Amino acid sequence: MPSQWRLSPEARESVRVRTALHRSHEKANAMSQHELLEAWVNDVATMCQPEQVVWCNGSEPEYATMLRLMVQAGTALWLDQGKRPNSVLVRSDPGDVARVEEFTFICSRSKDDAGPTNNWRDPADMKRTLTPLFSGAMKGRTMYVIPYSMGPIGSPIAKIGIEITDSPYVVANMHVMARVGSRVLETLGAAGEFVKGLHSVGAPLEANAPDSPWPCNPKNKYICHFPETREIWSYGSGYGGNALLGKKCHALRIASVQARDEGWLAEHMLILGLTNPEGRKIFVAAAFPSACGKTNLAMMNPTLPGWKIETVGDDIAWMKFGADGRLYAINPEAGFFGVAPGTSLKSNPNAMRAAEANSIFTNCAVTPDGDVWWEEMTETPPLELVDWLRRPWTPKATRKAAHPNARFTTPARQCPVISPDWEKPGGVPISAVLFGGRRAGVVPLVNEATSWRQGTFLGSIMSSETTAAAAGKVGNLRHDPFAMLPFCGYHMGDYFAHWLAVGAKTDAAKLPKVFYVNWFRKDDDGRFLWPGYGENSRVLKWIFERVAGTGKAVDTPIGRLPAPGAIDLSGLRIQDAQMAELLRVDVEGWIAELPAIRKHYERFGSKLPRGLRDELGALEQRLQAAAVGAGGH
Ligand code: GTP
Ligand code: SPV
Ligand code: MN
Repeated sequence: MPSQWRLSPEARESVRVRTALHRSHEKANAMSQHELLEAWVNDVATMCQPEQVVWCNGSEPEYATMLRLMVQAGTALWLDQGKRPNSVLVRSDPGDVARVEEFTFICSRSKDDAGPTNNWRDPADMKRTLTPLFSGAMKGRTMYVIPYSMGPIGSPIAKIGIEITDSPYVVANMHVMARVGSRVLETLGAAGEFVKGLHSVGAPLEANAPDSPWPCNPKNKYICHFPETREIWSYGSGYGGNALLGKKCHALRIASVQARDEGWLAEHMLILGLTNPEGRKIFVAAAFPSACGKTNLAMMNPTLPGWKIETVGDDIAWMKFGADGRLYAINPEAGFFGVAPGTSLKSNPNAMRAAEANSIFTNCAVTPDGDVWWEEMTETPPLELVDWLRRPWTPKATRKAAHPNARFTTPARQCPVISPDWEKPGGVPISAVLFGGRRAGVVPLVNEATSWRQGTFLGSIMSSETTAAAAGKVGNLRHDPFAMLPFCGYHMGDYFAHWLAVGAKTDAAKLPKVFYVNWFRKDDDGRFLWPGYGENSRVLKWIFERVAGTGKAVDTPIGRLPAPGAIDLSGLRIQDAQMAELLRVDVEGWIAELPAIRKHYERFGSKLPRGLRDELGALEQRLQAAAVGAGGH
């Protein structure tokens, strides 16, 4: 009998898996002719001392292997194959459930380059802190090398990164969220540029010691960016944006610096196609902070008959000028890492259908028959569940069954309304840019900027209530300019200036129109005034008409608001008073905010562009004039 058969079934599986991985390693390796890449991988392996090194080829068997490894380790469990084919549920450590902004650093050489909104450390100092932590960090683990492309492979806007990680969860998620594997190495060739991403969960395994189902380091978490050398070092967390380095670390923090240097935009924005009943289509990009409605808007089913929405992306947009002087956007990602709670067949049927198979669910609850559940997924919760903390749960429980930042990882191509243009190498032309956040008061349903400069101003003064997407208190109102507060890799004042500079690069008529929206206005009893979700199509219709030049607007001190009757409310039951409140210019409320805006601006010191200071002054004057006018009646 071959000796292999004396192994336990688990060990046999493990050997089979490793052999398959080694084969894929050889295959991928044969194509890597990049000496600098090989040297870096060797250096990292020497430092981290993994048991073995595996180059990921991006194949389906490799993905299947990662899921099997996670199931064997107790990290994941298979969901019912009839209900959720090829899908798993993963429960993380309760101390590792969201991005950690407190431990996120921009390590530029000069502190001034990181600016007042980022944590800064000197790059050499930070490497001195991190090197001992990474030394031996991968003992007993496999070190995976993941070549990935942010953006369709070969797109002139796409960029390549290599993530080194010791987490099979990261490998599996990267398979869905980016284009990974041998094809990327081929494109990289012998001398291509790439972003170096190093990630470890920070939990070395001593010989014969048992592993935990979600290894991480509760004491030390560092999410570090070295913008000048295009490097990321992430230690201690295995969750979401902390660990899937292609997403926030590369596609936003590092890419925003590249975009500044090269004259383009890397933004925390969804991208959608909007087609009117006559078949005319425009593309819209929208920046809302984390857990403020990007995924929902990106794949919404319009309630207005004849209107159609198609998804290009749900979280990140990279925008460059085309030869025609317009801004073109690509979605650098290939999947959705979407907020689960609140997602239902009613609120977001397209996300529900996209996540029917081939998906990774994280920190959701599990039903007795092997499916996932989360708050509001169904009108009545199942009678019994196992919650995300692996405890029995019934509807009587006062605690939530799923973590508020529970997520689904799902291939974008599975979205029923994915745009036929979503992988177009040159991107899609953007006609409108939306900013928005969670604001219970003051900010109206929709407001159009009169110019790119005023639009930049509105983006720069955005504020929103904090959500469970980041560790910390939920519901705190904070300024979150352009929804980029946690994601801008350089000085926010320079970022504002970059936006103004981008606007000066082309004819004003070719720039997208800018709008500020707010789906989250509440009444005195704390209920949402606006029904939101598919009904947001009514606001998108007005935006479409403004772009087309037919929509009616009125000038107000804060910008252009829909003229009376310009928002199509046909078929919607909403009280006139409610609508009036949603579209009211709250002059006193805005005046009351001015000191906070001025304080927010003061943080940027001399880096605050004069154009924005002028916009603030002009807004103040218009508001005062309106207040005096109103007082005179
Ligand atoms: P990230 O992935 O963290 O960047 O979040 P996101 O901006 O994609 O947010 P998402 O679409 O996942 O929505 C987050 C939460 O907001 C969910 O619980 C939604 O149900 C809720 N939400 C989304 N759109 C609306 C809306 O129009 N109105 C209201 N009231 N809630 C909404
Ligand atoms: C966000 O927080 O904006 C997200 C989730 O999209 S994460 O990938 O964890 O950053
Ligand atoms: Mn996001």
